[in-house]
Amino acid sequence: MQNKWDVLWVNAHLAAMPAVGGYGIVKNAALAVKDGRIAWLGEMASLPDAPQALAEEVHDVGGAWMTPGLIDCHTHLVYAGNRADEFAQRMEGKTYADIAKTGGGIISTVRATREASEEALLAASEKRLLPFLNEGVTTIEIKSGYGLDTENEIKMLRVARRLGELHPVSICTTFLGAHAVPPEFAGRGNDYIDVVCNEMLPAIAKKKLADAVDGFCENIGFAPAQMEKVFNAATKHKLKIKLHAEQLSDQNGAALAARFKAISADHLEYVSESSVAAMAQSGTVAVLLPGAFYMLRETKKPPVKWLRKYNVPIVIASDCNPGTSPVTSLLLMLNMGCVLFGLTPEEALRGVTCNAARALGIAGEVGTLEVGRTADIALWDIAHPADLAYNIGYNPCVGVIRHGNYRAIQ
Ligand code: DI6
Ligand code: FE
Repeated sequence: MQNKWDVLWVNAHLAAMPAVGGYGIVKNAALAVKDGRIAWLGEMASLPDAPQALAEEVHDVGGAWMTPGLIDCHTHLVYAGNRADEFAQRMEGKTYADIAKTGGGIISTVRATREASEEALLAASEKRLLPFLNEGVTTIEIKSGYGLDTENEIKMLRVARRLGELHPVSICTTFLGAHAVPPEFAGRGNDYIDVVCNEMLPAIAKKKLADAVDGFCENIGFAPAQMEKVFNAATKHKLKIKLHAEQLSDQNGAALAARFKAISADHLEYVSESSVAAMAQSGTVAVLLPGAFYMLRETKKPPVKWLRKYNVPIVIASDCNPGTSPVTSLLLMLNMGCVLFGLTPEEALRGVTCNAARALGIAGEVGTLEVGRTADIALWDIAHPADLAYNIGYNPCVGVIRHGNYRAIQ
Protein backbone atom coordinates (compact mmCIF):
# COMPACT_ATOMS: atom_id res chain seq x y z
CA MET A 1 0.00 0.00 0.00
CA GLN A 2 1.20 3.50 -0.79
CA ASN A 3 1.23 5.99 2.02
CA LYS A 4 1.37 3.42 4.78
CA TRP A 5 0.64 4.45 8.34
CA ASP A 6 3.80 5.02 10.41
CA VAL A 7 2.75 2.71 13.25
CA LEU A 8 -0.20 0.44 13.88
CA TRP A 9 -0.86 -0.55 17.48
CA VAL A 10 -2.82 -3.80 17.71
CA ASN A 11 -4.41 -5.93 20.43
CA ALA A 12 -5.53 -2.91 22.48
CA HIS A 13 -8.73 -1.85 24.20
CA LEU A 14 -9.70 1.78 23.77
CA ALA A 15 -11.47 4.26 26.03
CA ALA A 16 -11.71 7.03 23.44
CA MET A 17 -13.39 9.55 25.82
CA PRO A 18 -15.52 11.24 23.13
CA ALA A 19 -16.76 14.75 23.79
CA VAL A 20 -20.38 13.58 23.45
CA GLY A 21 -20.13 11.36 26.55
CA GLY A 22 -19.42 7.81 27.68
CA TYR A 23 -16.08 6.05 27.83
CA GLY A 24 -16.21 5.28 24.10
CA ILE A 25 -15.01 1.72 24.68
CA VAL A 26 -13.73 -0.33 21.73
CA LYS A 27 -12.52 -3.81 22.71
CA ASN A 28 -9.97 -5.79 20.64
CA ALA A 29 -8.99 -2.65 18.84
CA ALA A 30 -6.21 -1.20 16.75
CA LEU A 31 -5.03 2.39 16.43
CA ALA A 32 -2.87 3.82 13.65
CA VAL A 33 -0.58 6.85 13.78
CA LYS A 34 0.69 8.89 10.85
CA ASP A 35 2.77 12.07 11.15
CA GLY A 36 2.11 12.23 14.88
CA ARG A 37 -1.67 12.11 14.51
CA ILE A 38 -4.27 9.41 14.91
CA ALA A 39 -4.96 8.11 11.40
CA TRP A 40 -7.36 5.24 12.13
CA LEU A 41 -8.95 3.48 15.09
CA GLY A 42 -11.50 0.73 15.47
CA GLU A 43 -11.95 -2.99 15.98
CA MET A 44 -9.08 -5.10 14.69
CA ALA A 45 -11.64 -7.17 12.80
CA SER A 46 -12.50 -4.15 10.66
CA LEU A 47 -8.93 -3.28 9.63
CA PRO A 48 -9.00 -2.93 5.83
CA ASP A 49 -6.01 -5.26 5.27
CA ALA A 50 -3.41 -7.33 7.10
CA PRO A 51 -1.60 -5.14 9.70
CA GLN A 52 1.83 -5.51 8.05
CA ALA A 53 0.38 -4.35 4.73
CA LEU A 54 -1.04 -1.23 6.34
CA ALA A 55 1.82 0.21 8.41
CA GLU A 56 5.60 0.53 8.40
CA GLU A 57 5.64 -0.82 11.97
CA VAL A 58 3.16 -2.99 13.84
CA HIS A 59 3.24 -3.30 17.63
CA ASP A 60 1.19 -5.65 19.78
CA VAL A 61 0.29 -4.04 23.12
CA GLY A 62 -0.89 -7.32 24.64
CA GLY A 63 -4.38 -6.25 25.70
CA ALA A 64 -3.38 -2.93 27.27
CA TRP A 65 -6.01 -0.18 27.48
CA MET A 66 -5.41 3.08 25.62
CA THR A 67 -6.87 6.38 26.79
CA PRO A 68 -6.10 9.90 25.64
CA GLY A 69 -2.91 11.14 27.31
CA LEU A 70 -3.98 12.72 30.58
CA ILE A 71 -4.26 16.51 30.88
CA ASP A 72 -3.64 18.39 34.13
CA CYS A 73 -5.14 21.80 33.41
CA HIS A 74 -4.35 23.61 36.70
CA THR A 75 -0.94 23.53 38.39
CA HIS A 76 1.48 25.87 40.13
CA LEU A 77 4.28 23.37 39.55
CA VAL A 78 7.12 25.88 39.06
CA TYR A 79 8.24 27.24 42.44
CA ALA A 80 11.15 27.13 44.86
CA GLY A 81 11.23 26.51 48.61
CA ASN A 82 9.25 24.29 50.92
CA ARG A 83 6.19 24.89 53.10
CA ALA A 84 6.09 21.73 55.20
CA ASP A 85 6.45 23.98 58.28
CA GLU A 86 3.11 25.62 57.47
CA PHE A 87 1.52 22.22 57.16
CA ALA A 88 2.77 21.49 60.67
CA GLN A 89 1.25 24.79 61.89
CA ARG A 90 -2.07 23.97 60.28
CA MET A 91 -2.12 20.59 61.96
CA GLU A 92 -1.74 22.50 65.23
CA GLY A 93 -4.85 24.53 64.46
CA LYS A 94 -3.80 27.59 62.42
CA THR A 95 -5.81 28.26 59.27
CA TYR A 96 -4.52 28.92 55.75
CA ALA A 97 -5.84 32.49 56.04
CA ASP A 98 -4.10 33.04 59.45
CA ILE A 99 -0.77 31.99 57.94
CA ALA A 100 -1.28 34.15 54.84
CA LYS A 101 -2.02 37.23 57.00
CA THR A 102 1.25 36.87 58.91
CA GLY A 103 3.54 36.87 55.86
CA GLY A 104 3.54 33.13 55.28
CA GLY A 105 1.59 31.33 52.62
CA ILE A 106 1.98 32.42 49.01
CA ILE A 107 4.40 35.21 50.01
CA SER A 108 6.87 32.78 51.57
CA THR A 109 7.04 30.92 48.24
CA VAL A 110 7.44 34.26 46.46
CA ARG A 111 10.55 34.98 48.54
CA ALA A 112 12.10 31.60 47.75
CA THR A 113 11.19 31.79 44.05
CA ARG A 114 12.64 35.27 43.64
CA GLU A 115 15.89 34.10 45.25
CA ALA A 116 16.21 31.00 43.06
CA SER A 117 18.22 31.13 39.83
CA GLU A 118 16.45 30.04 36.66
CA GLU A 119 18.48 26.81 36.68
CA ALA A 120 17.63 26.04 40.31
CA LEU A 121 13.96 26.72 39.64
CA LEU A 122 14.05 24.40 36.64
CA ALA A 123 15.71 21.60 38.62
CA ALA A 124 13.21 21.91 41.50
CA SER A 125 10.26 21.91 39.10
CA GLU A 126 11.52 18.95 37.06
CA LYS A 127 11.34 16.75 40.15
CA ARG A 128 7.63 17.45 40.42
CA LEU A 129 6.94 17.10 36.70
CA LEU A 130 8.36 13.59 36.30
CA PRO A 131 5.82 11.76 38.49
CA PHE A 132 3.01 13.28 36.40
CA LEU A 133 4.64 12.12 33.18
CA ASN A 134 5.02 8.58 34.53
CA GLU A 135 1.26 8.52 35.13
CA GLY A 136 0.39 9.17 31.50
CA VAL A 137 0.15 12.97 31.56
CA THR A 138 0.96 14.42 28.12
CA THR A 139 -0.32 17.99 28.61
CA ILE A 140 0.08 20.10 31.72
CA GLU A 141 -0.76 23.70 32.48
CA ILE A 142 1.66 25.69 34.64
CA LYS A 143 0.91 29.07 36.21
CA SER A 144 3.27 31.83 37.23
CA GLY A 145 2.30 33.76 40.37
CA TYR A 146 5.24 33.30 42.73
CA GLY A 147 7.38 36.00 41.10
CA LEU A 148 4.95 38.92 41.34
CA ASP A 149 7.26 41.29 39.49
CA THR A 150 7.97 41.41 35.78
CA GLU A 151 11.41 39.82 35.94
CA ASN A 152 10.46 36.93 38.21
CA GLU A 153 7.14 36.19 36.53
CA ILE A 154 9.04 35.99 33.24
CA LYS A 155 11.61 33.70 34.89
CA MET A 156 8.84 31.33 36.04
CA LEU A 157 7.15 31.25 32.64
CA ARG A 158 10.46 30.64 30.87
CA VAL A 159 11.10 27.70 33.17
CA ALA A 160 7.63 26.37 32.39
CA ARG A 161 8.27 26.59 28.65
CA ARG A 162 11.71 24.98 29.03
CA LEU A 163 10.16 22.01 30.83
CA GLY A 164 8.22 21.37 27.63
CA GLU A 165 11.37 21.56 25.53
CA LEU A 166 13.27 19.16 27.79
CA HIS A 167 10.53 16.59 28.43
CA PRO A 168 7.91 14.76 26.34
CA VAL A 169 4.97 16.92 27.45
CA SER A 170 3.01 19.86 26.07
CA ILE A 171 3.01 22.83 28.45
CA CYS A 172 0.27 25.46 28.54
CA THR A 173 1.38 28.55 30.45
CA THR A 174 -0.79 30.91 32.46
CA PHE A 175 0.17 34.34 33.80
CA LEU A 176 -1.02 34.58 37.43
CA GLY A 177 0.37 37.98 38.39
CA ALA A 178 -2.86 38.56 40.35
CA HIS A 179 -2.08 35.77 42.81
CA ALA A 180 -1.16 37.88 45.86
CA VAL A 181 -0.05 41.43 46.65
CA PRO A 182 3.76 41.35 46.87
CA PRO A 183 5.41 42.77 50.04
CA GLU A 184 6.64 45.94 48.28
CA PHE A 185 2.98 46.81 47.49
CA ALA A 186 1.59 45.91 50.94
CA GLY A 187 -1.65 47.85 51.49
CA ARG A 188 -1.61 49.06 47.85
CA GLY A 189 -3.40 46.28 46.04
CA ASN A 190 -4.90 48.63 43.44
CA ASP A 191 -1.48 50.04 42.56
CA TYR A 192 -0.17 46.50 42.15
CA ILE A 193 -3.08 45.59 39.84
CA ASP A 194 -2.20 48.62 37.70
CA VAL A 195 1.35 47.26 37.37
CA VAL A 196 -0.01 43.80 36.51
CA CYS A 197 -2.21 45.30 33.76
CA ASN A 198 0.06 48.00 32.38
CA GLU A 199 3.56 46.53 32.78
CA MET A 200 3.69 42.84 33.56
CA LEU A 201 0.95 41.53 31.29
CA PRO A 202 2.03 43.52 28.19
CA ALA A 203 5.69 42.44 28.68
CA ILE A 204 4.70 38.79 29.02
CA ALA A 205 2.29 38.94 26.07
CA LYS A 206 4.98 40.52 23.90
CA LYS A 207 7.37 37.64 24.68
CA LYS A 208 4.53 35.15 24.02
CA LEU A 209 5.23 33.50 27.35
CA ALA A 210 1.60 33.04 28.40
CA ASP A 211 -1.35 31.32 26.75
CA ALA A 212 -3.83 32.48 29.38
CA VAL A 213 -4.32 34.85 32.32
CA ASP A 214 -5.63 33.82 35.75
CA GLY A 215 -6.20 35.45 39.15
CA PHE A 216 -7.00 34.61 42.75
CA CYS A 217 -10.42 36.17 43.32
CA GLU A 218 -10.95 35.80 47.07
CA ASN A 219 -11.34 37.75 50.29
CA ILE A 220 -7.64 37.01 50.94
CA GLY A 221 -6.81 37.62 47.25
CA PHE A 222 -8.21 40.12 44.75
CA ALA A 223 -11.70 41.61 44.48
CA PRO A 224 -13.87 41.10 41.38
CA ALA A 225 -13.40 44.78 40.40
CA GLN A 226 -9.62 44.25 40.40
CA MET A 227 -9.91 41.04 38.40
CA GLU A 228 -12.10 42.85 35.89
CA LYS A 229 -9.21 45.20 35.14
CA VAL A 230 -6.88 42.24 34.63
CA PHE A 231 -9.39 40.54 32.33
CA ASN A 232 -9.78 43.70 30.26
CA ALA A 233 -5.99 43.79 29.80
CA ALA A 234 -5.96 40.07 28.95
CA THR A 235 -8.69 40.59 26.36
CA LYS A 236 -6.73 43.46 24.81
CA HIS A 237 -3.72 41.14 24.42
CA LYS A 238 -5.88 38.26 23.10
CA LEU A 239 -5.02 35.93 25.97
CA LYS A 240 -7.43 33.30 27.23
CA ILE A 241 -9.02 33.86 30.63
CA LYS A 242 -9.29 31.59 33.70
CA LEU A 243 -10.09 32.35 37.34
CA HIS A 244 -9.58 30.89 40.83
CA ALA A 245 -13.14 31.50 41.98
CA GLU A 246 -15.21 30.74 45.05
CA GLN A 247 -12.60 28.56 46.81
CA LEU A 248 -13.09 29.98 50.30
CA SER A 249 -16.08 32.33 49.89
CA ASP A 250 -18.62 33.44 47.26
CA GLN A 251 -17.28 36.56 45.50
CA ASN A 252 -19.33 36.07 42.31
CA GLY A 253 -16.00 35.42 40.60
CA ALA A 254 -17.38 32.63 38.43
CA ALA A 255 -20.09 34.98 37.09
CA LEU A 256 -17.39 37.57 36.31
CA ALA A 257 -15.33 34.90 34.55
CA ALA A 258 -18.39 33.88 32.54
CA ARG A 259 -18.99 37.49 31.53
CA PHE A 260 -15.47 37.53 30.05
CA LYS A 261 -16.06 34.16 28.30
CA ALA A 262 -13.39 32.53 30.46
CA ILE A 263 -12.34 29.03 29.42
CA SER A 264 -12.59 27.86 33.03
CA ALA A 265 -13.49 28.83 36.58
CA ASP A 266 -11.59 26.79 39.14
CA HIS A 267 -12.26 25.52 42.72
CA LEU A 268 -15.96 26.61 42.99
CA GLU A 269 -16.74 25.21 46.44
CA TYR A 270 -18.85 28.31 47.25
CA VAL A 271 -20.28 29.01 43.77
CA SER A 272 -23.97 29.96 43.56
CA GLU A 273 -26.51 28.33 41.28
CA SER A 274 -26.91 31.53 39.25
CA SER A 275 -23.15 31.65 38.60
CA VAL A 276 -23.23 28.02 37.45
CA ALA A 277 -26.03 28.98 35.05
CA ALA A 278 -23.89 31.87 33.77
CA MET A 279 -20.96 29.48 33.22
CA ALA A 280 -23.22 27.19 31.19
CA GLN A 281 -24.23 30.15 29.00
CA SER A 282 -20.65 31.24 28.31
CA GLY A 283 -19.16 27.76 27.86
CA THR A 284 -16.91 28.21 30.89
CA VAL A 285 -15.96 24.79 32.28
CA ALA A 286 -15.72 23.93 35.99
CA VAL A 287 -12.31 22.81 37.26
CA LEU A 288 -12.55 20.99 40.61
CA LEU A 289 -9.43 20.66 42.75
CA PRO A 290 -9.93 17.90 45.32
CA GLY A 291 -6.30 18.02 46.51
CA ALA A 292 -6.71 21.55 47.91
CA PHE A 293 -10.12 20.68 49.40
CA TYR A 294 -8.57 17.66 51.12
CA MET A 295 -5.41 19.38 52.28
CA LEU A 296 -7.29 22.34 53.81
CA ARG A 297 -9.81 19.95 55.39
CA GLU A 298 -12.62 21.93 53.77
CA THR A 299 -16.15 20.72 54.31
CA LYS A 300 -18.14 22.69 51.73
CA LYS A 301 -18.10 20.67 48.52
CA PRO A 302 -18.41 22.12 45.03
CA PRO A 303 -22.05 21.80 43.83
CA VAL A 304 -21.70 18.86 41.46
CA LYS A 305 -25.49 18.55 41.20
CA TRP A 306 -25.77 22.05 39.71
CA LEU A 307 -22.87 21.42 37.33
CA ARG A 308 -24.71 18.32 36.11
CA LYS A 309 -28.09 20.13 35.98
CA TYR A 310 -26.70 22.93 33.77
CA ASN A 311 -24.41 20.62 31.75
CA VAL A 312 -21.26 22.48 32.73
CA PRO A 313 -18.33 20.19 31.83
CA ILE A 314 -16.57 18.98 34.98
CA VAL A 315 -12.77 18.90 35.06
CA ILE A 316 -10.37 17.58 37.71
CA ALA A 317 -6.84 18.92 38.24
CA SER A 318 -4.02 18.61 40.76
CA ASP A 319 -3.55 22.31 41.69
CA CYS A 320 0.05 21.15 42.39
CA ASN A 321 1.33 23.93 44.68
CA PRO A 322 3.39 24.16 47.87
CA GLY A 323 0.66 25.57 50.11
CA THR A 324 -2.68 23.91 49.57
CA SER A 325 -2.06 20.95 47.28
CA PRO A 326 1.42 19.41 47.34
CA VAL A 327 0.19 16.82 44.85
CA THR A 328 2.16 15.17 42.06
CA SER A 329 -0.37 12.46 41.14
CA LEU A 330 -3.25 13.17 38.79
CA LEU A 331 -4.60 9.62 39.26
CA LEU A 332 -4.99 10.30 42.98
CA MET A 333 -7.16 13.30 42.04
CA LEU A 334 -9.50 10.99 40.12
CA ASN A 335 -10.00 8.93 43.26
CA MET A 336 -10.48 12.03 45.43
CA GLY A 337 -12.89 13.55 42.90
CA CYS A 338 -15.04 10.46 43.28
CA VAL A 339 -14.74 9.86 47.02
CA LEU A 340 -14.78 13.50 48.20
CA PHE A 341 -17.04 15.14 45.58
CA GLY A 342 -19.23 12.24 44.48
CA LEU A 343 -18.15 12.08 40.84
CA THR A 344 -18.48 8.84 38.95
CA PRO A 345 -15.22 7.22 37.73
CA GLU A 346 -16.33 8.08 34.20
CA GLU A 347 -16.84 11.77 35.07
CA ALA A 348 -13.44 11.77 36.76
CA LEU A 349 -11.70 10.36 33.68
CA ARG A 350 -13.56 12.79 31.41
CA GLY A 351 -12.26 15.47 33.78
CA VAL A 352 -8.63 14.73 32.89
CA THR A 353 -9.17 14.03 29.18
CA CYS A 354 -11.85 15.51 26.90
CA ASN A 355 -13.17 18.08 29.39
CA ALA A 356 -9.69 19.06 30.58
CA ALA A 357 -8.78 19.93 26.98
CA ARG A 358 -11.69 22.38 27.01
CA ALA A 359 -10.34 23.98 30.18
CA LEU A 360 -7.23 24.87 28.18
CA GLY A 361 -8.99 25.80 24.93
CA ILE A 362 -7.30 22.94 23.03
CA ALA A 363 -10.22 20.53 22.63
CA GLY A 364 -9.72 20.29 18.88
CA GLU A 365 -6.20 18.92 19.35
CA VAL A 366 -6.07 16.54 22.30
CA GLY A 367 -8.24 14.91 24.98
CA THR A 368 -10.05 12.27 22.93
CA LEU A 369 -8.96 9.39 20.71
CA GLU A 370 -10.30 10.44 17.33
CA VAL A 371 -8.95 10.48 13.78
CA GLY A 372 -7.04 13.71 13.18
CA ARG A 373 -6.24 14.38 16.83
CA THR A 374 -2.65 14.53 18.05
CA ALA A 375 -1.45 11.00 18.94
CA ASP A 376 -1.06 11.65 22.68
CA ILE A 377 -2.06 8.39 24.31
CA ALA A 378 -1.57 6.65 27.66
CA LEU A 379 -1.37 2.83 27.87
CA TRP A 380 -2.60 1.06 30.98
CA ASP A 381 -2.46 -2.40 32.49
CA ILE A 382 -6.05 -2.33 33.80
CA ALA A 383 -9.21 -4.42 33.51
CA HIS A 384 -11.56 -1.46 32.96
CA PRO A 385 -11.12 2.34 32.67
CA ALA A 386 -12.88 2.78 36.05
CA ASP A 387 -9.75 1.22 37.62
CA LEU A 388 -7.99 4.55 37.04
CA ALA A 389 -10.19 6.24 39.65
CA TYR A 390 -10.52 3.19 41.89
CA ASN A 391 -6.93 2.40 42.89
CA ILE A 392 -5.07 4.56 45.40
CA GLY A 393 -1.30 4.97 45.14
CA TYR A 394 -0.96 2.43 42.35
CA ASN A 395 0.28 3.39 38.91
CA PRO A 396 -0.92 1.08 36.14
CA CYS A 397 0.62 3.18 33.33
CA VAL A 398 2.80 0.94 31.13
CA GLY A 399 3.58 3.31 28.28
CA VAL A 400 2.96 6.71 26.76
CA ILE A 401 2.71 7.76 23.12
CA ARG A 402 3.36 11.44 22.61
CA HIS A 403 3.08 13.03 19.17
CA GLY A 404 3.24 9.44 17.91
CA ASN A 405 6.46 8.51 19.76
CA TYR A 406 6.28 5.65 22.24
CA ARG A 407 8.10 5.30 25.51
CA ALA A 408 7.72 2.51 28.02
CA ILE A 409 7.02 3.39 31.65
CA GLN A 410 8.85 1.63 34.52
N1 DI6 B 1 -5.38 29.05 45.33
C1 DI6 B 1 -4.71 27.97 45.76
O1 DI6 B 1 -5.20 26.98 46.21
C2 DI6 B 1 -3.30 28.21 45.53
N2 DI6 B 1 -3.31 29.48 44.91
C3 DI6 B 1 -4.51 29.92 44.82
O2 DI6 B 1 -4.78 30.99 44.32
C4 DI6 B 1 -2.49 28.24 46.77
C5 DI6 B 1 -1.09 28.68 46.49
C6 DI6 B 1 -0.21 28.65 47.69
O3 DI6 B 1 -0.64 28.57 48.86
O4 DI6 B 1 1.02 28.74 47.47
FE1 FE C 1 -4.53 27.04 42.06
